[in-house]
Formats: sequence, structure tokens, C-alpha cells
Amino acid sequence: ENAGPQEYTLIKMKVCKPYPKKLKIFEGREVCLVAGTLRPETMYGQTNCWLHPTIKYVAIATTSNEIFICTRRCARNLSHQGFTEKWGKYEILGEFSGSDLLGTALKAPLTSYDKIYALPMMTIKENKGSGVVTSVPSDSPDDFAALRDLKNKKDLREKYGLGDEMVLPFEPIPIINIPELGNLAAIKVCEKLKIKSQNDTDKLVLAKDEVYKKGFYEGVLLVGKYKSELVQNAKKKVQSELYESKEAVKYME
Ligand code: A2H
Repeated sequence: ENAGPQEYTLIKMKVCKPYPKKLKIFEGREVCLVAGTLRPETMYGQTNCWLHPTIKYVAIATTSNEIFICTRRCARNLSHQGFTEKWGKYEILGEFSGSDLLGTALKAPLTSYDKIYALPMMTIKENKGSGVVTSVPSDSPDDFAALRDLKNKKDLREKYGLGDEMVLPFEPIPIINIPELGNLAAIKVCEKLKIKSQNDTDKLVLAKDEVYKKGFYEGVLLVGKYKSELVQNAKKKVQSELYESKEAVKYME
């Protein structure tokens, strides 16, 4: 782990109404899966949300009168960052396995898809961020590999009770151009390195290294208010706007 605190942009992925069975207890309230990202400027390219099927998630109420769903570890950290009624305390209003929440329809900020779905990713870590990850397959090799696994494997979709309509229509969105890597950099590099699945760990490390470095230093946004600006200049501006519009909150760990 790195020294010093890390700032995550915690993206509110709002559960669409009518709520699925497991979330009916929260009817009448706003419920969000909250996803920790280091790349707020990529939110234009979200195609789905990732949950780990066997990780436990909890629901807590925030002072903004919303329900946040995240790992217990994240809930505790949030309670020490002023998100709950009493400092350092959080009441667990519900507890779920990732698999309970798969297939949940969500409304996420900035993406051009009106509605996206919670899907399974096996490489999510329990002890990082919120345990909820937003998926940007255009610019994240991990996200591209995991989405492609689900698209290629009908048995995997069936195992988690996912309809084809939750997976198959969602194509990576070109949102950033990187010189030499083009406007779908993660796909280009996954193909170059012949990455077969989300479990191709060693090759994915190489892919991520290349895509993230070049994306940050040389990437140019292709969409949104900061179209044509360098990623490194636009990042803070997109982040501030998400905080201001209350579509995201700042989360440290
Ligand atoms: B990033 P760091 Cl487009 N387990 O968001 C596994 N991965 C997690 C996670 C967890 N519990 N929590 C967050 N993440 C992912 C977007 C993105 C991200 C892009 C490109 C690079 C990138 C879309 N996914 O991260 O270990 C989230 O994915 C590059 C590192 O704390 C989060 O940002 O440094 C990032 O990893 C946080 O990783």
C-alpha cells in the first residue's frame, strides 16, 4: 500500500425504481451503490457497475438522507468522515452479498447509457475503496476483460441470473484519445498482449501500466464539457462538478 491518504471520487450509482426485491425495504428513499474511482474524468464511458459476488455489502443512511451501499469497511470509514448522523457510528440497515445485488439497474452520472447494470467481477478487493467499482471498458483493461468474459460466456451470465439485455448491448464508449493507442485504448492493448480473460493477471498488469500512464499524460477527452482538453487538466474540473452536483462525494482512505 502507498503511504499517505488516497482521495477517491465516490460515484453515486442510483438504483432505478421500482426497486428489486432485496431493496424493497428502502422504498421511498434514494439508494445508491457507491463506487470508488481515481478517474472521475472517465465517467462518460461507464457501461456497468462491478460487485464481487461473495463480498458482503451493507446499507447505511447518510446525513444527505440517502442510503449508501458499500463494504462494511467503507461504511466505517464514511462514519469517520462525517457522512453519518453520529461521528464514528453507522447503523446497518441491510446486509447483502454481491450476488444478491447483481442485475440491479442503475442510473450513473455522465455516461451516455440511460441505465446500466450491476455485474460480477472476480478481482474486486474487499479492502480497497468501497468494494463497488464502476466499469469503463474503453480505458480500463480490467473492466474490458471482465465485460468481455460476461459477453462471451452465456453460462457465466446464467450462473448469476443476468439477462442478456444487461450485458450484450453495452459496448465500450470512445471517450479519450491517446496518441498511438487510439480512442479505445484498453481494447487495443488487451488485443496487443493477447489477454484472454480477467484472470490473465500478469498481462493485465502490463496493459494497465501502459494505458494508465499514457492516458493520464497524453490522453485528450473526446466528449463532454472539456472535450479536446488533456485528461490531466480536465480531471479536477470534472471531479469538482460531480461534487457540486452531488452526483459524487469525496472519500479518503
Ligand atoms: B478506476 P487503487 Cl477508467 N478492487 O475507476 C479492485 N479495483 C478497484 C476497487 C476494488 N475494491 N476499488 C476501485 N477499484 C478500481 C475507473 C478507472 C480506474 C479507469 C482507469 C484506471 C482506474 C473505472 N474502473 O484505476 O489500487 C477503480 O478503477 C487505476 C488504478 O486504489 C479505481 O479507479 O489505486 C482504482 O481501481 C483504484 O485503484
